Amino acid sequence: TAHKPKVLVTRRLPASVEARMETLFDTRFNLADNPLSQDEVIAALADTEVLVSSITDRLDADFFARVPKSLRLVAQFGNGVDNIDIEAAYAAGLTVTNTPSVLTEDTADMAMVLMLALPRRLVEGTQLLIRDRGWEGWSPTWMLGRRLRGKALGIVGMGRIGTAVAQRARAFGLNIHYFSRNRRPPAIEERLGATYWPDLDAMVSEVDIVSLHTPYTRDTYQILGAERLARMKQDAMVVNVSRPELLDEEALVAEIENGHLSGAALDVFEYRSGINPRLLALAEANKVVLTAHMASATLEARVEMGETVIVNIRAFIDGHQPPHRVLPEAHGQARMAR
Ligand code: 8YV
Repeated sequence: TAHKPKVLVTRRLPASVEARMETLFDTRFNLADNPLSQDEVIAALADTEVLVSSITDRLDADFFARVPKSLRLVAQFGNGVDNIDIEAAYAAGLTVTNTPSVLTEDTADMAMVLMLALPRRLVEGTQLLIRDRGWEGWSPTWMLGRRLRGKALGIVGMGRIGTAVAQRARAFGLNIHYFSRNRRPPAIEERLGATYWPDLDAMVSEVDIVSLHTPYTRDTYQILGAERLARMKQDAMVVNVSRPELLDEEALVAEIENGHLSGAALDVFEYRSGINPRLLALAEANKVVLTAHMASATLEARVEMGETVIVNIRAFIDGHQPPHRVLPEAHGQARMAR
């Protein structure tokens, strides 16, 4: 295309993606790579047509009421769009796209890493060697963990990522259970060996591990709330590679502290006003494993996410339907809790 659209990118992207964007578009990057305030984004937009946003940008109704008329597309670098008020974006005449699929497998891998890390004492094993700078040696009762095989895994949200987790977990010998907005066809349930639960309360009280794989929308806020956490089996554990808002973190901490749950492995947790010190204390006591929102953080996924952003922008500018349009009806308006 002859027309080079003006594009603003709020965070730094892998070098190959930035280079390609610069050849295709009239691109500006936030070179400092710090999270921008709404005012800073609005000021930087000027006569920009495309905003490449990330999870650290809060694009709510107030934002869309203030954007310049030139803005036509918000191309989110990411799968989750809970930072964007989708309804307000479309009401302002904009289109929103995201980058699904390319991060599915890496995110599912991380769910397995976390699921194994706690019962097999991965972090603890490394830490004690670092601390002692030596090792007395093996004994038959040394560092006993718990077996994952044979346990029941309850997947909340059997979409792309949930399905990829089910495939992996089945290979690890877990029994797969799931709760989802949409029940999967019998052939897929059979292939995954997955049992569908129409009632989430019932499922959480029967499984050994609850793993969250649903987007954060107005319907899923604290879907694993205090009551459901209280219903979980003695010594069960929680895995979250989705969004912190899907669970009641205070209640989760309390249930681990009081010895009801064995622990939690979390890639996402509240950190905006500081990480909960009780959660960090549980991590220190090896009842919690924390990673820093890294589930999709492979170079390969980030490059493919960038390529997907580019594909969405080019289709849109050429007057075609972008392949990864996010529609308000399909998604359910994101709850703007931040
Ligand atoms: C990213 C994610 O870290 O895609 C998502 O929903 O949480 C991660 O892949 C982040 O969103 C990038 O904006």
